[in-house]
Amino acid sequence: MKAALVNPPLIGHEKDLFGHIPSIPVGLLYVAAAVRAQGHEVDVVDAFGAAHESRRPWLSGYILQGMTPEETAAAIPRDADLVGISVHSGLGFTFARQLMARVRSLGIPVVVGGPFASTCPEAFVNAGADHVVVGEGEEALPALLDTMKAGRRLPGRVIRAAPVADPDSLAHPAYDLIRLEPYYEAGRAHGPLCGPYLPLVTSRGCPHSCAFCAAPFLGGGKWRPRDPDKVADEVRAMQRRYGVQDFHVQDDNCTASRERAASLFRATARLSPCPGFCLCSGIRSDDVSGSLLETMAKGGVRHVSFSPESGSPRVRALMKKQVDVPHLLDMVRIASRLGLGTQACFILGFPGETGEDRGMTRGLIRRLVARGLDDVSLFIMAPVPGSACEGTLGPVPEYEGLSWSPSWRPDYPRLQRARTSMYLEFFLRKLVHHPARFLAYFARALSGRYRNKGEMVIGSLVRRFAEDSGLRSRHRARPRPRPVKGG
Ligand code: B12
Ligand code: SF4
Repeated sequence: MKAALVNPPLIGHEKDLFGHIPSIPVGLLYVAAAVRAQGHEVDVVDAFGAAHESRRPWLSGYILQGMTPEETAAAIPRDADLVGISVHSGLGFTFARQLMARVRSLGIPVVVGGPFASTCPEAFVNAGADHVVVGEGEEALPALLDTMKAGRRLPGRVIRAAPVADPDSLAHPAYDLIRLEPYYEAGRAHGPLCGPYLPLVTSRGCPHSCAFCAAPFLGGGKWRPRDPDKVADEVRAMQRRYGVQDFHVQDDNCTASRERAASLFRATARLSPCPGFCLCSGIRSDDVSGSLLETMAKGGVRHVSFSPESGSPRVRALMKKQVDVPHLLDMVRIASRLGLGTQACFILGFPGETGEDRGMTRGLIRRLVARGLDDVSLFIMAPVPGSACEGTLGPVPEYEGLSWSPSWRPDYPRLQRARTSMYLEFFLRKLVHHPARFLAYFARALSGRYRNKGEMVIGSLVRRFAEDSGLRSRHRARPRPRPVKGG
């Protein structure tokens, strides 16, 4: 059987500075590798990579970067027996609906999967999907293809996949099925962009249950760590095959166990050359210690993102997020002293948050900057399906509105003003406390060798302005991966 798997284009709110981040579709490529390992044929249609230089208005107030549904449908091999579409967030809903209609008119059945589709499968069934896989697709999709091949009775429309028991048993993501260059040329990524990189997933799931997050639902509430030596083997294989030395760790919770994190980064410290790791999906400061941070730095970690989410203990309790603030301040100070890039993420507008609570968040950011924090990210709460917050802010006008810039919220203008003033104060305080670092931050933003998302946003804005005003060509070459000899 032949499956064509679609990675959608990048869709973001036109006003969202952090939303337009292309990402190598590691989840879809895990599924592609599993389909191939089961003996089926697989093609990946990368609707971002195939047209990443094309940015067009999408719906009202969004931008689509890559191929439209019509162009994507035209790129699907006509001999495919099944088309699979990955939907990461609500931003991809209308794209998927329109693509499904076109694919079905070709007589090819469609299966949808991915984090967003998993949290509201009925919406995709109603939109025309033949099947929706809820959860991890590495076992479910090959099984569906086997069933089709054998002509057996197909499962129901919603296929609930049990979490993969042993993530080490999976084939490595099939990066060979897409062109990686568009992701490097885009100049934006989930983590610091110092050259060619690959995503890395060292564990699945998360044992916590923060109210705004769908990860506990998606991972089945169970944390499944990989064997540190197997992760190191994967990194070595990727270094050799793709010549990549930077890895963006995309786990929900990479440091859920201090012991496992220590063995993981002791294993990577033995690799030569020692790769760089960026823990860009956020870790809990309570999960790390000074000595673990040292081990991590020796094992190649260059950047850590902490997620205190709010400066107000009352709001953190509502969020079900425990944070020992003195410990967080200490971890930022130590990470900074070890030369690690640091970021802290906060959520504004959690249901029940008051102006006074936001003042406490502002206060915590000040204290973090004084300890050497490099970067801050401020998101506005969206009640995503699959999280405990789903439905708490009343009806959402469209699934696309479920990003961290939910402009449909009646209090959005107020929250947006608070967000802008917090960013400005962050920069001002950085200038006062760390003038040399402040200048380096802007120098890196302009040079395109970003060490954090703030630099990336500033750099992208300057680049876009230069391109729009004709001061810079849109097609300038960026660093490309070079295979290392002997791989
Ligand atoms: C890393 C990450 C990002 C990165 C990289 C995204 C990427 N494309 O890889 C960045 C920073 C860019 C990002 C952005 C956003 N993200 Co995000 N992200 C994550 C995170 C932490 C991990 C995703 C990951 O790599 N997992 C590891 C891989 C192996 O798993 P996977 O991708 O889920 O794939 C598996 C299954 O989904 C399935 N599968 C996937 N595709 C397919 C296709 C088929 C056909 C099948 C059968 C199965 C299948 O099988 C895969 C292998 O097991 C998740 C949390 C989570 N647990 O999902 C949030 C998460 C998915 N993100 C979320 C959100 C809201 C966003 C944003 C909207 C936030 C924003 N900025 O406004 C944007 C949207 C970007 C966009 N334009 O779509 C939410 C979605 C919740 C929801 N119900 O909608 C999550 C769940 C976090 C949360 N808060 O709850 N994100
Ligand atoms: S926010 Fe982080 S710690 Fe909390 S449930 Fe989600 S992945 Fe786990």
